[in-house]
Amino acid sequence: MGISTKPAESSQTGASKENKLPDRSLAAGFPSGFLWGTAASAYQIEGAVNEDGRGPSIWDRYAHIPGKIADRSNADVANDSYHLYKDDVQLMKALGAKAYRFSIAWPRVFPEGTGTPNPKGLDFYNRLLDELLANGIEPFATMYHWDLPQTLQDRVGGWMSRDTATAFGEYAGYVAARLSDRVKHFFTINECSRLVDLGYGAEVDAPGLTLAQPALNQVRHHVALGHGLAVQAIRAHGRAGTKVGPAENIVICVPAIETPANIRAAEIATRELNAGYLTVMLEGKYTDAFLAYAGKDAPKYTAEDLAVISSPIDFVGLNVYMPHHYVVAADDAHGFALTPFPASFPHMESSWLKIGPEAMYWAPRHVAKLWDVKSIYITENGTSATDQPAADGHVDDVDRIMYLRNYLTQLQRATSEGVPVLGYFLWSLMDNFEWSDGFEKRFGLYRVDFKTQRRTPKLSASFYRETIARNAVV
Ligand code: PNW
Repeated sequence: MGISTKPAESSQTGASKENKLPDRSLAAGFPSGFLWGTAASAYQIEGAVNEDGRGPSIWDRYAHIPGKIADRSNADVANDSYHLYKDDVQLMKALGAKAYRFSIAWPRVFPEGTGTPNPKGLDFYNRLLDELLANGIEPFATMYHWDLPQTLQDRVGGWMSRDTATAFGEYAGYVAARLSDRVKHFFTINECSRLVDLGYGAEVDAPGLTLAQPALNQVRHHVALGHGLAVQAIRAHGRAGTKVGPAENIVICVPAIETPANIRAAEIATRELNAGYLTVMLEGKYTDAFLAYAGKDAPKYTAEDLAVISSPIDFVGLNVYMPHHYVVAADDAHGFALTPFPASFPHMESSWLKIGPEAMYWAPRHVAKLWDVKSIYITENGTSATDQPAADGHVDDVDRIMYLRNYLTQLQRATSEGVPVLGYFLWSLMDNFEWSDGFEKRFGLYRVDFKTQRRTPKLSASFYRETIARNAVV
């Protein structure tokens, strides 16, 4: 197999003198020390699902059910990053990226979810960490990016049971004890809301259930509890100074027009529409409106649970793809109204991925303002694109560049106003298994030929390399 790691030449070459770009990095760049990285997750890139004692995960099971994955694929091999991780680290290095957000596959470490650990599984991450650090790339590890050990699903119904939250805490503590000599930042759970809504509510993600509201609310609570137990376990077992926080895709509420009244309405909406996860994590209680709305379907919980869920965190990670609502002020009890998306609202290659760059400004600004959060990472941002290769194999993904340029401009707006965003992880380093969309939707800076495993930089890789080099939007 061949890997080409040199990003395509930037389109600046040959520009006339008049077109020389001014150096904006001092005048309008990101703060110095801003951390630029890329992101990926275990099941989406690793492959090697039966190697070195890994147990099955709910995604292995789900992807093999006929009809669940758009292109009838699965991630048994995916990007084969389990074997090609050294090459993949070179792809990051070629971008000038200084950080990598990856996830640890729970079923590699505990093949049955609990019980006897599998040292060979953890060894893969030891190798990966050593390779990253040898190349000057800081590892940021996510404990759970949806690949639950299948045995936990079979034995206790996965997140339907609080036993899974308990098991998650134990697994997270075990990992933190062994990796925190090199990993200084851990994320607990990737996107609580998506794993619950699409996995247990809408039959889109594994385990593919369609629970009714009371059971669904209980799953929500167990996932939030799992986050809190993991925070505590990582603190208890990690070295001093180990930092931990969530990686949430909050419901992002954007003021339809930036008036003080609409901005306030968008803040109220953000607090209420994230009541089940980020709000309870940061406030230690479910909001009155959340409990009133749930009514008799509200989850069952104790005061102790709320204390666990709201265990102090060191930072908030935000996955930002799109605005979820444009909000206007309202004179009713809620204080906000959500406007419907017109049919003509633009989207990227994935039809759900609406184009609203200002989400990248408002998401961290709301979080900093509402909860006085002092450290924020953008843990994911990126887009699918058609990525049709030209005859010579090049992918000139100017639509991805358009998307990134506009979102990063809004992020720069936020940091220039003092919103404490410390780093940005682009989703994704390379094309990979996009869950129920299989390999049909490509999110990478590098194109992957899944027959040969060849990785080729797209034009957006050059864009990102330039952005990192200047520490400013180009
Ligand atoms: C993320 N939204 O999911 C996941 O963390 C990744 O594993 C995935 O590959 C990537 O985004 C692209 O889909 C999201 O509706 C799905 O805002 C939907 C939303 C956000 C994140």
